[in-house]
Amino acid sequence: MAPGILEAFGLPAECKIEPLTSGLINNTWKITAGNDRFVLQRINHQVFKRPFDIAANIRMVDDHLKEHAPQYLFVSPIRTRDHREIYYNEADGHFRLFPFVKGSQTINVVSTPEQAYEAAFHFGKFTRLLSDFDATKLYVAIPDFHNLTLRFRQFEDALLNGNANRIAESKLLINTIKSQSHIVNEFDKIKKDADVRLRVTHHDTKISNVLFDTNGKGICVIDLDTIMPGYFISDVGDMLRTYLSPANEEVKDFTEIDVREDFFRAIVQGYISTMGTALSATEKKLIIYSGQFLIYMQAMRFLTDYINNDVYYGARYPEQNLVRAGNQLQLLKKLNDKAETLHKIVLDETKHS
Ligand code: GN1
Ligand code: MG
Repeated sequence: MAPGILEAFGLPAECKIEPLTSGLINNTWKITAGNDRFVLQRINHQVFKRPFDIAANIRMVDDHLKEHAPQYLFVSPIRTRDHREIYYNEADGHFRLFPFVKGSQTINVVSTPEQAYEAAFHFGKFTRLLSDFDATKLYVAIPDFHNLTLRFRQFEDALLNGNANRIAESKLLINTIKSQSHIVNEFDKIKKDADVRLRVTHHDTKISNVLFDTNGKGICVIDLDTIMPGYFISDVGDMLRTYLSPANEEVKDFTEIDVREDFFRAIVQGYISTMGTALSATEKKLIIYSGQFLIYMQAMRFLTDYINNDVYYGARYPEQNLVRAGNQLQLLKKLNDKAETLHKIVLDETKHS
């Protein structure tokens, strides 16, 4: 890391710097300066075209929470010595520094339903605490990020203009995606439905974005770059996508992919415990759909990227994005196969809310 960055935040040059490598998009480091610990992040400027909008979003949310929920732990960035939320230089890019929350840890794999419950509780609580904040005041950090209609168009566009060899190789997966375009039609209806509200949603609810204490209780949510106006299906959907299966999106042996019913119940319970009275009846009926929506979209994004020569996600081996897409379509199949059982769980868990 270039010198000057730590200094800009008032940190000594002799800090210990360790990379934290879980995300695909931003670069993150753990910084230790004596007894103090921090998290430093470089914002991926290709993906987040307007880093200062993100900083403004975090500030707006922070101000609202400080006023209306002062007990809530919200991890906001530490400013530079000249009071900026982001340090920028042309050669190195945009950096932010966060305090490291004492006694907190992150996990990368959901191994118990309790962890799924805790995460769902905290993502729900976050949206709930901001329910009287006008979500449309937020900047749209990534335009059309979870706009499935547009993602489908980008997929179709890749089929017209992408790498012809890769298209031929992806035939089966392409057809699987095309055959389920009713998921896109449903989304088009949701966008017009007044009973599905635009809310402050997180848009990246994977488990490593929740801080846990040493007793396994959730503390708060982190990684607030994709906070935007959105639908709850984005947050619940990405939890279903990333917590239900014991095998994650990188797994090549698709027989390991499964939908764990007890984890499904835990996600619904956790989310409903904080959001149950806020969600409309129409929204509650969309819980299973939210999983279909997000898994389908992610499969499409991986396949689109494969066809476009991995320009977005990159690849550590040539077929990685093709494998990821196939993996996600298998997960979608498992979810669809279990829809009836899951539906009963939803009814059971929402009947008193
Ligand atoms: C990206 O960088 P990371 O892992 O937090 C992506 C998500 C995808 C995820 C798939 C800004 O998230 O939407 O679900 O990869 N974030 C962006 O692993 O594109
Ligand atoms: Mg992220």
